[in-house]
Amino acid sequence: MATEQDLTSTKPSVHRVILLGDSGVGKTSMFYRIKDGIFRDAGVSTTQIAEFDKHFRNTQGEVTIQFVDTCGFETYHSSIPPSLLRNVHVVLFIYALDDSSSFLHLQHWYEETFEVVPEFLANKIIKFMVGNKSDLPRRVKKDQVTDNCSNRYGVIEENIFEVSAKEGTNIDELCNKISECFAPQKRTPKPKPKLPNETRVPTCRCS
Ligand SMILES: Nc1nc2c(ncn2[C@@H]2O[C@H](COP(=O)(O)OP(=O)(O)OP(=O)(O)O)[C@@H](O)[C@H]2O)c(=O)[nH]1
Ligand SMILES: [Mg+2]
Repeated sequence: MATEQDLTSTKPSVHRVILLGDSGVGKTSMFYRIKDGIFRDAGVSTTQIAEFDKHFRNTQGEVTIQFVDTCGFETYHSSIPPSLLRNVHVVLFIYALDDSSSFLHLQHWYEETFEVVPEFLANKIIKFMVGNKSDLPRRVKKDQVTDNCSNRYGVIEENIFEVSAKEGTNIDELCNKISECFAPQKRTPKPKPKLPNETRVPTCRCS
């Protein structure tokens, strides 16, 4: 018999989260902060896409999130290869709080993303706006972020974050919020095998 645990237990399903933004905003630093909980100064621009899976327990159960760091091709003038955005569930649009131009360039990343992904997927993508380097003096004003994010990019207020990959500020909060976007996949209980002694004997209605 399927136990209550069988019915409610969850099988982790992988949700793809991609980090996009100008070179130097700290995508790789965020990636390693999330992955290993440390600040690893990459020193050089990323040249290869990297990804890792991490399990989170949200209020409904366990979810697995795959984080994807993006690299060199994504300089301001190049395009995002469509294959990169295949099966993407969440896009983190990242800018640096001490660099206004990286914030303005979000428009480029936003337009590129929605040009590349097919329409049916575009409606399903969950968007986050993430200002990194909150440990540095800010050059991007808070009102500017809120206005642009909600009016121009349609990002809901609770998906707007300011973090510091260097100090770890707000990184867990961001990850928890991302994990809350996903419901764990419920495992369908296997059909119950029919045992011989459970075979029903038809009741005789003749007598
Ligand atoms: N102060 C501060 N510096 C940071 C932070 N995050 C990253 N940096 C620095 O910013 C620089 C660029 O960081 P990366 O993580 O390499 O940036 P990136 O977006 O991956 O850049 P590309 O790989 O070229 O696309 C490095 O010198 C980092 O040490 C942060 O939160 N605070
Ligand atoms: Mg990088």
